This record gives sequence, C-alpha cells and structure tokens, in this order.
Amino acid sequence: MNISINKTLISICLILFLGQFIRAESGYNLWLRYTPVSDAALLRQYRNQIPGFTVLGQSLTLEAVRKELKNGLSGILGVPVMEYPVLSAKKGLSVGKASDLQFLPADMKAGLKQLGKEGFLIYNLENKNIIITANEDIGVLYGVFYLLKLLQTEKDISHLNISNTPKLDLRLLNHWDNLDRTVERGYAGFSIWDWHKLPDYIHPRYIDYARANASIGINGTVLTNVNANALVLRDDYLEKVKALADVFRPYGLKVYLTARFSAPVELGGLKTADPQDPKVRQWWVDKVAEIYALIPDFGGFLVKANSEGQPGPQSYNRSHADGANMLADAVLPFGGVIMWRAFVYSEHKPDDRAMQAYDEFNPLDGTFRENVFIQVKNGAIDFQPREPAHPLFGAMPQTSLMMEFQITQEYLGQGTHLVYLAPMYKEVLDFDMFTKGKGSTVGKIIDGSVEPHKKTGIAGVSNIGNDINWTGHPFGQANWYAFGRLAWDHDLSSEAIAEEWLRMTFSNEKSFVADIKKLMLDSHETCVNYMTPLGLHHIMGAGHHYGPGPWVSDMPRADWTSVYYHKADEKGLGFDRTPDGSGATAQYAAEVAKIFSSLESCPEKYLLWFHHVQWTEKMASGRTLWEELCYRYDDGVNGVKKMRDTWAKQKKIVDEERYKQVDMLLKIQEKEATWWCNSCLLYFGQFSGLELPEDLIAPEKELEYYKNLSFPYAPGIRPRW
Ligand code: GCW
Repeated sequence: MNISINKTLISICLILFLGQFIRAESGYNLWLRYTPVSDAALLRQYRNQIPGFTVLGQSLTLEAVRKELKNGLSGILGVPVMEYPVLSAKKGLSVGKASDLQFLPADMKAGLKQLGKEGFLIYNLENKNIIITANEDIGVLYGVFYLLKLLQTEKDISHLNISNTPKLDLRLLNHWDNLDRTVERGYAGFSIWDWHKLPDYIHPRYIDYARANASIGINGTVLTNVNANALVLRDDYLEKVKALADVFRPYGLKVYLTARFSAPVELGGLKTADPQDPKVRQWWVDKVAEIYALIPDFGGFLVKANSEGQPGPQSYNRSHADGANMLADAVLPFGGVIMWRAFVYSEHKPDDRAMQAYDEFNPLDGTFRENVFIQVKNGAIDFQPREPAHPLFGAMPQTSLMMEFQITQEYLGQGTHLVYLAPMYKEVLDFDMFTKGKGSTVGKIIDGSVEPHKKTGIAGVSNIGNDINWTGHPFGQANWYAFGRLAWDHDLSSEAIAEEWLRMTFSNEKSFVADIKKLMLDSHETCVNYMTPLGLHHIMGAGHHYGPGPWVSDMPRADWTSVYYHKADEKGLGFDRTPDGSGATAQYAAEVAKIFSSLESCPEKYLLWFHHVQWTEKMASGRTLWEELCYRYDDGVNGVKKMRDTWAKQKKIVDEERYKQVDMLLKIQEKEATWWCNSCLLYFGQFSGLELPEDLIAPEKELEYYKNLSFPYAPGIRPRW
C-alpha cells in the first residue's frame, strides 16, 4: 500500500471515529460556534501565537470585544485564554483603538488614514504577535470578528497584513415584522421582537442577534414592516425601540423604523397627512425630536408610500419627492436618513408593471434632499427567482440609490428549499448598466464609484424569526451571512463566501467543504430551472406565493395574475418588452437595450422576460423553445436529486440534528421541484400543443389536480388590517 492510500485510509478512519462524537447542534450559534480547531499542528501554532490577549481602552463596544475574544478564543483554542490587563506589545494579541495603542509601527499608522470609521487593520509584529486596530471602537470589533473567522476557518495567522473597509455606508436588514409578531413573508416562526415584554425584558437573543450582525458588518436594522403600523411611533412603543437600540449600540447596529405616511392622522389626530401642510410638517418635526431624545443615534425612516394600498403623498396630489423631503428635513438636524422605496405600481396605469417604478422615479432625479435614499429592489417586478437588474440603477445619477435584496425566500422555496442566494445577488451587482460607459456595474453605482454620493447603502429583507436556528432552514443562515458579506464588499465571490460560511457553520473537512460548496453554488440555477426557467417570472400561487400557479388568472388586478406575465398562447411564450411590445428595454442604456431587444443577443436566462418567443424557435442548444423548457424543468428536478445524493454523503461529518433537518428539507424540495415541473409543463403544454420529449417522465397527475391544491394557512401571508 503506498503512502497516499495510507493517508487516505487514516483520514477516513479518523472521520468515522470522530463522527461518533459529533454533538447534535440546534444551529442557534450560527457561524459563531467557536469549536476547537481539529488540526493539531495548527492548534499548537494558534496557542503559541495567542497565549492571551489585551484589550486597550474602555467602552461598551470594547466590553463586547473582550467578551467575544474570551469566549471565541477559549472555544477555538480549546483552553481558557487569559486576558492580560496591562498594555503590552509582547503578549499575543493586542487590540484597541489606534489612539490607545502607543506602540503601533509606522506603516500601520499610515494605513489608518484610509480606514474611515469602520475599517480595521490586522497585523503581525516581527515576533508574530498580532495587533488589531482601527480609528473607532466599532472598527476594532469588526477586526476581532475577522480574526476569529481566520481561526475558525483554519488560516495561517503568522503573516497578517490586512486592511479592510466596507464599500457601502449603510448595510441594513429590513425586518417585515409586525407588532403582533407575525412576519410578512417570514418562514422562520414569529418575530424575534417581543414587543409586549419590551422595554423591561431583554431577551438574550437580542444580544446574539447584534453579535451575529456585527460579525458580518451589518450596521443597521429596520425593526418593522414596510406595510407599516403607526403605533410603533407612539411614546410607549418608542420606549421599547429605545431598549433595543441600547442593546444594539455596542455592536454598531443602529435602529431604524418604518414610517407610516398617515401617522399624523392616525396617531396625531390631524385631518390630513399632506406633506405641504404646516401642521403635518410640525407633527413630524416633533415626533422626530421625541425619537432622538430617546435614541440619539436613531438611523431614520424607511417608507413604502403609495404602493399596494399604503398611504403616501400622492393621496394629496404631491410627489414622492414632496413626501420624502418633508421627512428628510425633519431628521436632517440629527443626521438621520430617509429610505424611500421605489417599489410602486399604479392602481390606474395599464402599462407594463416592470416599467412603472422607472416612469415614476426617473423624472424626479435631482429633486431629493441629500439625506434621501431611493431604495430600489434588485429587479423591476418583485424578487423573482431571477430578474434582470432594475433599470432605475442606471437612471438616477443625481440620487443615492440603495439596493434592496430579499433574503427571505418569498419566491425561492420559502422555508423549505436550499437556495444559496449569493450568485443571484452577484448577478445583479456585477451587471453592467453602461450608464457612464463600460464598467458601470450596479455595484459601482450603489457604492458611489460611478457618481459620487454623500451616503451609500444596501438593504436585505430579513429571513430571521424565532425558530431556534433563526432562519428555519439551516442553509437560510448562509443567505443572511452572504448578504452581510456582500454588503461589506460586493466584490467578494459567492464561492469565497460559501466556503467561509461552511467552514464556520459546519466543518473544515476538505471534501465536505468542496462538495457542499458546489451544491450551494449550483442551487440557485437549479431552483430557477424548476420554477421559472428562461426568464419566466411571477407564475407562483396567488397570495401566499407558495408553489406553482401559472394558471392564476382571476385576481382583482391583471398584474397580480400569472397569465399577465407569461402570456402563453398557441404561438409561443413570454412577455414582449421590446420596442414592438411594451418598450421596457428602452429604459436601459442603449448598449444594454440593444442586447435585450434582439432575440439573437438576449441572454437565454432573460429570454421570456423580454420576448414572446415561438414554441418552435431554435435555442442555443439546437432544441426548440418547447423542448428547452421541458429539459430545463427536468434539469431542475435532477439538480435537487443530485443535491440529496451529495448531502447523503455527509452523514458522518455533520451532526445528527442538522444532518437530518437538511435531509428532510431536501426531500421536500425534491417533491416541490417535481410539483413545479409537472404542473408547469402540463399547463404550458396546453398552449404549445406539443408532446413531452420521449426521454422525460410524464407527470402522473392531471393538471386539474395541481390547480385544485389549496394552502389556506401557508406561512408569511400579508396580514389584512
Ligand atoms: O413582494 C411583495 C410582497 C409583499 C411586500 C411587497 C413589498 C411588504 O408580496 O408582501 O410587502 O412586495 O415589497 O412592499
């Protein structure tokens, strides 16, 4: 037997042996599990380099740093790690604000200039001791989490020279949490905010929430649903908000609220909420002053106005700018911001819904105050499994545009499908809008490199609930993680993010990381294939959005139906948004419009988004559209089968509890992928009049069966009040 076979055998035995001792895990600890390093040589190196640590300075944030280091290092090194109280460059790890570290080497001092308020430096001195420093305490905390990540992911820490700063200023979670603790589009239980027991009862989860967010650089959280309830602005609720803000502050996490535009009427007893009415303006000025008296670092308001029944300035014949600017003026003296959402579609306009946000907001470019963001969803319809980048990103150069991604999987399998979203986020962030020539990617537009803006930002609609593992699906945690990492640096790759998340959340075992990373990276495309291949969109069940519903045609509004979007007929399939159709392609820069409007150059992944294509049209594969559609759906189902096989191989590596959870969920995913595939092909087949390709398995059930399924208590539905 040669040496390498020997080695392989030994590692297999080791895995089998260790497998017996893997403790069940609930997933509560997320990626901050701080389990001991398994590689003995590395463990020795870490213990030598970090026999103890010193934290210089005093503040609530540095207190959090101390706790994290003590807990983290002791866990990872498997021994209690000492904190040295005395200032010293000689003992292991020293962390603190640059102004507190007198012994900083000159090159480190020079590096501080580029760091801003949140960046950090991690550096090895000649004796290998480590320094983490920053201009502000929060930068120190971010640096500490970064070092803990290096240890958790088993990296060499003897040649560190890291300088790291976020690319965007505001990196926010948006909770669609209601005050009654239901969560709109939430699939992980109820809201983690226990409003009833606040402000006196501080659930330990609030602290762990702040830690988890700080560990990935998220620096703000909008606590309440954009379908807003004015009650949160009442004095007793503001006390509750203050209690949360106090818990979050040491972790650099600011609180924001959603502002219901009609609050002056509902809460203030005024007759109107007209933004030009002096009494209304004064009401907001007073309310804002009241908030800042309680929460001096309150972040500001997120507003959904004149959209899906929410009140807004248009109800008083005023514009979005009138509404946003009124609120912006109220928060400006305190340094607050207004995030005004662009997710609007008119109740009256019969136009292509994909065009409406652009039509309403593009003419307003340049009219918003400097502290207003226009928060734009990644695509022009609504968080579909795949959407081309929203045309507004290239159309408001004088306005700070904030990206809104959805982390919760409203349209991507909700609580049961494993879909790693980083590749979807990256597809949009890396998309070139050509606004100022080649290279004007969405990422560069929102980070202010294409046009400079005073402030920049990104938001992710949270997938967090009170389930023990926070996100319901254990892999939902990866999407929270990936959002945070991309919010910090949109140039990171999906692969790198998946790798670090897997190593911290599950195991550093090589074959596990390689196999599951691949599974994660393929999962989005797989989901798109079994749900909405080739640019199909908005064909899910009505209301709850759970499962397929391409037949949905009877709704109060045409643009809530599926038939409006897929436009299947005997000739073909897809929404014609070329100049011969709705003309939506013209909302993009000429270079992009040209690519999207021609059938030949339009990428297949967006084909049916922009074109009504004949069933017999030849695709790149040489197949007809109908055949391609059939094979894509089938590929999707096979993709999930493959995921199940890959997961089954990890039984010995993953703890039993999480192994089983994922195993059961993947089984559901396969069932649901098959449901999507069968029902969509039966449905579209009625129009194409063509048979399924012979090598595909025909659905067992009739279309009527699928149409009659009903899910009255599907989770996450929008409450009606
Ligand atoms: O996608 C739709 C969701 C609504 C949501 C809305 C929005 C908060 O189905 O539940 O409401 O988008 O983004 O405002």
